[in-house]
Amino acid sequence: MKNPEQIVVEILKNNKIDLAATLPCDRIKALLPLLEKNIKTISLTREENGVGICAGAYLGGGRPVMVIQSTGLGNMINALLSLNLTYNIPLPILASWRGVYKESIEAQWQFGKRLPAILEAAGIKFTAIESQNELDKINDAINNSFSNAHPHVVLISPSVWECSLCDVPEPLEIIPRKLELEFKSEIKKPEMIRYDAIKILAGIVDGDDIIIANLGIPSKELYDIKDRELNLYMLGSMGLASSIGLGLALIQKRHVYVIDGDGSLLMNPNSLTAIGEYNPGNLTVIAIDNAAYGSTGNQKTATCSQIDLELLAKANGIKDTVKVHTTAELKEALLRKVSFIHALVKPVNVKCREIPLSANEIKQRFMKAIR
Ligand SMILES: Cc1ncc(C[n+]2csc(CCOP(=O)(O)OP(=O)(O)O)c2C)c(N)n1
Repeated sequence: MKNPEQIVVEILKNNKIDLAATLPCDRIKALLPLLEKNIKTISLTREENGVGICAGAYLGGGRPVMVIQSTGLGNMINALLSLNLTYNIPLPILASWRGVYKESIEAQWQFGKRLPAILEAAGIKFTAIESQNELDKINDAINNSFSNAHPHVVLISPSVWECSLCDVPEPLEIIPRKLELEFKSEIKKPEMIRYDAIKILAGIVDGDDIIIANLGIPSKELYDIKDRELNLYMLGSMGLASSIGLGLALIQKRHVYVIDGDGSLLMNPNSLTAIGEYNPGNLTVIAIDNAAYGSTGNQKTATCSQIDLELLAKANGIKDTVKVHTTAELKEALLRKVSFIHALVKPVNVKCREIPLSANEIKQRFMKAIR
């Protein structure tokens, strides 16, 4: 008889799943290495980040899945609603359901027992699996997710894995390594505004390039400067612009430019961790740093006094970085396709009209253009 882990991996392969974004749970410790052997896997540092990466992979033509602990759904809920449910983006999620079946960790109880009601209230489809012979429900959940373009959570009880004879891998060995980082940074008085920076980007992209624009004013400014089908305007899911860009870059050959913001990057620095780790050569993050949450009234962020975003990128393993203060420096860095461009700008918003496209229209034309 097959181990349940093998059955799950076969189901995913039969459903042509080509990317798995994972974060561990003790109950799936035998599933994860088997998955990694069979399907391209991204190890996450926070589940919400996986929602962005998987959305990007789907928009680029992939069929991603997430494999996580059920508690991670608590970290994902805003992204699932403001990204997946808003743009109609599928995402099958296999969640190891903690807190209910033979659960000894008290911290799992409160979320675990309420989880079905939370998903129900959030309008997120789910299926519960209580035993190994119900595993083929995963097929239906994946079909349901991709055919109806929405997330579908499969809550898998720990009882499913109880009789498994799958090997659990030995811990990895730590590889000794050295890091020598010489970093000098000078933040000068900014000369550009965000609009100038976006104008430079819009001027250098060629027809095949992708631009992901952060939510709020950056999206409106890009729409105002140069609307194109391969512009993806974000309307919510703050913090996930660079994650969506990474998912796209991993699945597509085109160059992907992300217009991100200091507030958004500090909300989800995990996006930089994943970029540093998976390091696709076709991704450029332009961190437009106005030292403020510009879109909500220019309240100051931690880059105002404390954090250097270029150093943060380097700390996350992104080697190819640069700081720019002028449009000429920005243009040069963009033409060199530098991975992380820290662009210092004044906190000024240009008044632009609302984008007259629905989320679904933005997605449909983007996906049509990418084919
Ligand atoms: C989870 C969440 N918290 C807060 C907001 C409100 N909000 C929308 S845009 C934004 C500011 C983004 O700032 P930044 O990334 O620095 O970009 P900027 O607008 O300055 O270009 C905030 C706080 C939100 N949409 N989602």
